[in-house]
Amino acid sequence: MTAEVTTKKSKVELVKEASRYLRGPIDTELENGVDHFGEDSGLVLKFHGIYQQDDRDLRKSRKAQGLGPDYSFMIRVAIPGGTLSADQYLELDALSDKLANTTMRITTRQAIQYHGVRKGGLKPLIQTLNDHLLTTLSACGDVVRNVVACPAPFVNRERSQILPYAYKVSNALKPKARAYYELWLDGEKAVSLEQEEPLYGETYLPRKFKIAFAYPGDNCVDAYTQDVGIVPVLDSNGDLEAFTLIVGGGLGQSHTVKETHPRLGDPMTTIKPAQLLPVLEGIVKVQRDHGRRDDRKFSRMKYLVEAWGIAAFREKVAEYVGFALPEAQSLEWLSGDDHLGWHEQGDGKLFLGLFIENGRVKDNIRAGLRTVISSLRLDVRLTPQQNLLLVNIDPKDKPKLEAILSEHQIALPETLEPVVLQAMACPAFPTCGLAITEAERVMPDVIREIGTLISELGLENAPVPHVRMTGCPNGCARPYSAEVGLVGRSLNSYAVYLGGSPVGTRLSREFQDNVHRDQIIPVLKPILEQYRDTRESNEAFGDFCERVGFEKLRAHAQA
Ligand code: SRM
Ligand code: SF4
Repeated sequence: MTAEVTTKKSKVELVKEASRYLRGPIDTELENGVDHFGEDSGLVLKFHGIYQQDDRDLRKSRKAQGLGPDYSFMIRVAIPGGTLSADQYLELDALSDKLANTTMRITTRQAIQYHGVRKGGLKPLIQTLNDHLLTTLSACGDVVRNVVACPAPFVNRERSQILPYAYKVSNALKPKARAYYELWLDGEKAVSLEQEEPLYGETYLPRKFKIAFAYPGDNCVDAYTQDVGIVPVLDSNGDLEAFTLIVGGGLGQSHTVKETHPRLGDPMTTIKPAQLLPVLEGIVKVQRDHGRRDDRKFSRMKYLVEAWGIAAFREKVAEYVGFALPEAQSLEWLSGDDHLGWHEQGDGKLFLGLFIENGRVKDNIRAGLRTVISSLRLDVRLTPQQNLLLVNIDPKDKPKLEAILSEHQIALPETLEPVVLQAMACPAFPTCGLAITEAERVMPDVIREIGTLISELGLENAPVPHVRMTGCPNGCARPYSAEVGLVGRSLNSYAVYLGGSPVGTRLSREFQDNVHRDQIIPVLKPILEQYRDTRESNEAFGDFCERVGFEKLRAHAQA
């Protein structure tokens, strides 16, 4: 059904084709004195990590005054594995004042986003990033996006072998054509770069493509929700022996097109480390050549994998790479939590995982992080759960560090409610053009109400449910792999999803549609009561909902 071959092309395909490897029509509109780009440029800009947006809070009042949209740009900086040096972090911080809306946002894929950048600020921003070895290239668009990797900075043989692969994969799968350098960096580096795209071709991929490296047993990267989730296999000495690839995940859906749906990937194969790059390239090429290009709602690789089945997909990849691919070894997961709080790294140093509510770095949080990172020269890791790890802390600096955080009212994770620490929300209003209701701006209240409910029910010692909210069904904060997903349906109204596994191996399902924001607590309360009264020892909330079944949960709630 969804993978039929058709020669019809969506509008985006035609724009990509006409763009001359991502140049046009940006090149003719960049310096035309207008505060925004035309629609076609807007589509091509995404490949450069740039989204044209307008302030949705102001739309009505501006219209009433006869004014057009208040245009600005969201810029996404791709940061493989979320790893930043102190200098890079401090430059990112400074840019948020100089050229953006004074905030930064840590994304669910370990990137940094700026909002509110004006057209004239695009070039200086990208140039400064480039001076600090950072790029926005392919942070968005129909290409391999920022490569995610488990951020835990433990220093040991096992871990040290994995991050270099994330960097290698990120470099190998970046677009190669010169447009980015010509447009934003005045041709810098252009001499050494390709004119065309050896891997992607002139129309790039049918859709975005996401890759994440997990650490064995630790699914903090949500490996099953990726186009390709990569899980290292270590031998008994801790040496890297192989990689298992989970293929065909993706979460986006549209409530109006019922055939669209979230999907978890299938373990496809376990391969030798030296085969990783060729096999990833093979998978990308299969999607390039066989993914649908007529209807973007069905262009993600998950629909191809689903239509063919994982065995046939594996065979096709094997044909592309020219060697056989064995079936995947079995996988075991122990946790899916972030790496918050104090930890010993294993080399005498410490790291501290700080909770950053919905990834938004602003005001006191921004000032405190800047002070601590500049005074102690700490490296940083961004996490796939929108948090931030301060790395390589000398134990003797711990009191000073805690004092700076306290001066800036930055709470240590152990002082926050556990359910708050596990929560995520996407940006939604006022920046996201696809939002149909609030997420980031209401989640702080909603999650604290859930926290209060948990205490009132005496559930403080039960496993903490992961709760995630999005302002539309696209799933940017991964609500469908959470134990409780709150998915925007219409203004102030959410579909409540339940039953996801705490380690990301089972999707949540829609429990109740169209729940008004004020009804979220009344809907959750009877279910949490049942959880309190009938859960098995140490059973997670998502596992409980799945075991009991929605019918029984509903019947009890109505009784
Ligand atoms: Fe997303 C589109 C924000 C992770 C699925 N996402 C968008 C846009 C760019 C809206 C747009 O197209 O105009 C949002 C920008 C809002 C803004 O103002 O900043 C947006 N997505 C985000 C971020 C910032 C959410 C966050 O809370 O951090 C995440 C940026 C990640 C990054 O650094 O690359 C983000 N988006 C995700 C994820 C989660 C993940 O990748 O782990 C998903 C679900 C997984 C998946 O891809 O299936 C996700 N975003 C989408 C979709 C639905 C895709 C689909 O297959 O249908 C869209 C809409 C689209 O592509 O058409 C979308
Ligand atoms: Fe926007 Fe929807 Fe993604 Fe939220 S989930 S950022 S509202 S596209």
